[in-house]
Amino acid sequence: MSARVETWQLRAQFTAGLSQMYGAEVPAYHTLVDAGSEVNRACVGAHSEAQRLGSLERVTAERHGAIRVGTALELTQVADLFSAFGMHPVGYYDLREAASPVPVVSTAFRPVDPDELARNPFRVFTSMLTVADARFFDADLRDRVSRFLAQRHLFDPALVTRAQQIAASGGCSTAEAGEFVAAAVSAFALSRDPIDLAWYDELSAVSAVAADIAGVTTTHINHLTPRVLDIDELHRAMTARGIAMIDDIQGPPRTDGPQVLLRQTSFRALAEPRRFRSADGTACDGTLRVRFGEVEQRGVALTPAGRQRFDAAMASADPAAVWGQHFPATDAEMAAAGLAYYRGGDPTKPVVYEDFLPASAAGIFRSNLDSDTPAAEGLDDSDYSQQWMAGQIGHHIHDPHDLYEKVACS
Ligand code: OOG
Ligand code: NI
Repeated sequence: MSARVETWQLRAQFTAGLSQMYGAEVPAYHTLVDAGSEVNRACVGAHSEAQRLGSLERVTAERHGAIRVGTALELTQVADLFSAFGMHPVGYYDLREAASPVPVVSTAFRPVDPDELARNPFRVFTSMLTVADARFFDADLRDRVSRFLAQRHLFDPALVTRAQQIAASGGCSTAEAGEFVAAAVSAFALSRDPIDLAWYDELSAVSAVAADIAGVTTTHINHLTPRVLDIDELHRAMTARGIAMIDDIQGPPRTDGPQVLLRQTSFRALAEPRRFRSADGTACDGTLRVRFGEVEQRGVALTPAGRQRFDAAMASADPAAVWGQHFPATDAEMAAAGLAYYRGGDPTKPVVYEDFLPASAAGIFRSNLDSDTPAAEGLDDSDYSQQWMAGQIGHHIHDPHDLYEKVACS
């Protein structure tokens, strides 16, 4: 009998495979990973407590990806595929409700057990186009988008079936692992198939994200994000290397006290070569700028009470200036006030935030688009919700707070 590869090892191989592919596709990714590793080493060297939110080893290997699909069926296939890697849907994000709305609803696939997160914490923010939302798609366009999406196949059915079997048995043989992981990785490669220019342009007028999702016959990894221990330092390091970052760091401000939740920033990817087909059938070379580079810093997970304070602070025109009115300056006070999760209530053991922030996600989507069109006024009679999504994909969608509560009590 050949040796077995466990779920977490498959997940580590999947992360490494995607990283290799994405690095070949987007060279600036290597610059980002190198700069991030340098920042992390320097941070650990300079601060004795730097690793309290994650070991240098975990943080340096840590990535999140982002993908976008068109239909509930495609999302179901993603859920089945990722289950082989021990990645389960956690949380529900409705980005149509963001200050700058994006026509998608999303979840994040990730390990849910602390042990699994420690072995390999790979997560993928996964968004699905809200074709039924009349504020973005009129009836005629909705029908044509739905027909287009119904005709494409993002995933080989055999790959999805195999993933279900591997998920059920908790791993596979070494002999099989390489082929399975390679097939899963290549499902997210940027396609060289010609893009129908008129169709892509029509969707771009609705939303650049709609065009990226439904203007093409394949999906692709949109970005692959390394984690750093000091994102302000990383922002400076990237700028020094000549890469123009977006101005802002999304999420909470830098604070002297405990860093909370998630901070992110990004840079626009270069235009990438793509093939186009015009209405008269001729093919030509062109470029698209839809992918980007992103980096994150993670802090302590907030309880619902802490999250309320966070929302209040972030509603201010200058969150940094009012931060101290909402949050105490030490982990001990955060723990005593029940604002953040700590293992066994011990303030030296913060529970790291493993999820995403809807406002930051919408900001990240937006900040990297050439242009986008606001949603039309009017009624949304679509019924997207967490329950709807869970029912469609046939997988329980975990509540992040339940998961943090469990870790804090363990
Ligand atoms: C997803 C944007 C959200 C994040 O880190 O908040 C995201 C996308 O661009 O598809 O990845
Ligand atoms: Ni991201």
